[in-house]
Amino acid sequence: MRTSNTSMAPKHTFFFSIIALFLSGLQTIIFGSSLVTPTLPPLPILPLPSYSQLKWQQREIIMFFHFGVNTFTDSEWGTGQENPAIFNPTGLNAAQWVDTAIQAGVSLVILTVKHHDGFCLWPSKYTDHSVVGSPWKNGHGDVVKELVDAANSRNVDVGLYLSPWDRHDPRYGADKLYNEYYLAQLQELLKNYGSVQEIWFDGAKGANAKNMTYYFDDWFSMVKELQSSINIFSDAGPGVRWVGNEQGFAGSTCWSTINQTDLSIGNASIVNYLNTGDPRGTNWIPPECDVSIREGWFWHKSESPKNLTHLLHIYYNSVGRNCVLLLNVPPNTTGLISETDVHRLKEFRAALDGIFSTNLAENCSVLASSQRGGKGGSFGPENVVDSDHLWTYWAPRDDNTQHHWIEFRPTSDGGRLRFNVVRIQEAIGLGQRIHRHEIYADGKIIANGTTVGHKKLHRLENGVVEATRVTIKITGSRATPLISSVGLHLDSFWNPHSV
Ligand code: FUL
Repeated sequence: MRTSNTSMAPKHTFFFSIIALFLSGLQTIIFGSSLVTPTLPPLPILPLPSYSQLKWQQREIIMFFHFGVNTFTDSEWGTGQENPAIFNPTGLNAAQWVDTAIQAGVSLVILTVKHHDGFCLWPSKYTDHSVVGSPWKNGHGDVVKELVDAANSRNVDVGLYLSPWDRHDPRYGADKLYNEYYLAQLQELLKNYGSVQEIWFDGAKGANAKNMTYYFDDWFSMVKELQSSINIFSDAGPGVRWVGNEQGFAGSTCWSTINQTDLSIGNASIVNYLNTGDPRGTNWIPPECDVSIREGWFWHKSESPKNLTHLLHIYYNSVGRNCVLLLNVPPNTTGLISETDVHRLKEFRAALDGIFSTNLAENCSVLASSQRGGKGGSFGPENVVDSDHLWTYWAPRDDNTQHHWIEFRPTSDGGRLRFNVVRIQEAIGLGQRIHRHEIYADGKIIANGTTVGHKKLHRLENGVVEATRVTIKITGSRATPLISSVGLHLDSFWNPHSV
């Protein structure tokens, strides 16, 4: 029973007044005599990313390794009839794969532990269609373990691709039996190989494949139970969604938000929706752009890696459009990443470092249309040129109904800015907001766009611009825009006239 003790009230009031007086005194000591309290951060706009999604987004580029019996049969989709004896990568060195990833600036690698042919790269106790039946290490090898060990010792994270479509296993087509088999393998993989940061559920299935209902809800629940920080990839998320094509291109409008109820796995009619996302979406499921460095996903002697120009084009259209780029680099029949691919990746990394390591905006004074809490607080425009690209940001005042703008002027007398790339980043930890923006050089418009998200890169259509004043205007936003970083860069590989 609740009782009220009114007779105690005056005593309590006196006690609380003393505490309040003490606290305000303390505040005066800490923040000066004018009783200034720090400006509070703005409210988020839902939906928000999870901690694991934020971590994934900041990786920007991750790497895929397609490897299996197809590597030895020169094919893309195995039939399921392959003899495990053909799998014999005599020089396999997973450390070389991981070192290649590190040199490319990658911190997460994903291996196809079972592709559509059903051949397992680890000694699964639920099938004999695996490395156990191969001459590699006399049937005692385990590619998953080799990769995990190499990655762990180098501080690189691991992801796994386990194909739902299985052309080998006779249980495929029998709903209950195959789902049991698939779940058994998921448990083997997620219990025995340490921490797994991403799992890939591929929606692909051949036109004449048997009917099969996958128990996705059971699979996803089991995955989350076994690996708390994992991101689940599929056409429909729930952690990461497919971008809708295999060219590595996101939509020029690209929201991390989408309505999960409108998504389903293996549904060709939603590719455009996946490509752009949805500003009214109630789920945060950002897109991942999967593309291969070569034409095929698996290694083929006749193929060679895409040239640097092509890789940069992919980067601008994926990472530069609010996505993570999942770049496939297939190990060859020896069990190594080919030297040509290693070399191309080094060029790619060097090019990205060359373009983005210098930010001309850092040597500018930064002005803005308004600032949350007024000058001197923690939400000033100077935050867009510091090294934190997530949690320090420029926030205009909420009550400012005009267009918001931020402007850069070189600090050196007579200084001119020479650039052909503009980078804008939103503080996505508080939601994705911007849906329209424009960029001006000395008052003349040089680019415009829609969404920004984690990172928007404008490679200027007319090439290099010289200016003494660069202004970014936010002309449409779901809520007060919050900008965490801006860059003005010179890309010496960009020649708009050669495209
Ligand atoms: C597709 C598969 O059919 C390809 O073989 C490849 O694995 C690609 C990443 O996904 O759906």
